[in-house]
Amino acid sequence: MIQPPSAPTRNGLQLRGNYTAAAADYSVEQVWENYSAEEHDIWRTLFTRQMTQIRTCAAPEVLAGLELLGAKPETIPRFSEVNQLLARATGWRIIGVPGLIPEVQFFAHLAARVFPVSVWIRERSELDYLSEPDLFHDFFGHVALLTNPVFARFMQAYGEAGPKAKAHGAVPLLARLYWYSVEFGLLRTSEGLKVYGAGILSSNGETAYSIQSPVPHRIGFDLERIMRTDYRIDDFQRLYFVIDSFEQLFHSGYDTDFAPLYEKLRDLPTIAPEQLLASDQVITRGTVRPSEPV
Ligand code: HBI
Ligand code: FE
Repeated sequence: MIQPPSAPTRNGLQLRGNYTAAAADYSVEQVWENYSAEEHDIWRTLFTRQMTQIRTCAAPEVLAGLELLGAKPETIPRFSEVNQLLARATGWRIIGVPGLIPEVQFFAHLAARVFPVSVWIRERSELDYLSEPDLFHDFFGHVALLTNPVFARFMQAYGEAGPKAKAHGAVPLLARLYWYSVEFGLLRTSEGLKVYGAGILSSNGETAYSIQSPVPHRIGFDLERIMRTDYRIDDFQRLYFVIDSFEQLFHSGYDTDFAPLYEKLRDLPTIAPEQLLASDQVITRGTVRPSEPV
């Protein structure tokens, strides 16, 4: 039995996927014929609901990606079909995984332009919240943007940065970059703020909240600030980082040698997500306040 990965799990929850059939790189086959009518219907419910929201809230590159990959409400995507279209767009492909996988394998897949997608889909009772990334989160949230060459190149650079982060004991710092961009990033456009983070795109409640609510802070993308800032995994974010382009995101992750940054940040205190700094490029100051020191 392959041990469930050391990847982050929520409160020590046992990961739900079946890791016994996984290969050494944690890949598993997507047996599309095994999905039940109920599972296709859960996909349809999630897809239809989120498409309505993201038509106005998502970055245009996300919508273009879903279109290019032929994503549709009727059935769960076949990874083999998606891969033919994705490979043509950016040379990326997706593989099935049982769920969260260890950082080392995760980084290695991204560096090889492979994105791991959970092969299971959530229960109907989890439409609004679940603790692990399921097929809907991974596909609808992450895969669409891999059709954008600049964002795809950033994702590959992120994976390539993994081993050095591990060598510096700085994986948590690098994980913050992923969290505040790939999972919960916002893009400033001429039509206002738009969503590109997968954690928002796949979340019914957080999509509008992230760009319209007065509660959270929204500040300009700042790599060092991101790497110092903690985040919440169990509620809507209190803080969003905003990029002006995917090129900006790419250059933050590609032109920068992170080693000196890790050394510099190692001994600096972590910043709470509710906390604003005088040096922040504030786009919207939220109503959220630092939680009372415990
Ligand atoms: N595994 N399948 C999967 N998907 C993720 O998004 C993922 C992971 N393992 C680790 C991980 N993300 C994060 O720790 C990254 O920041 C590395
Ligand atoms: Fe994710």
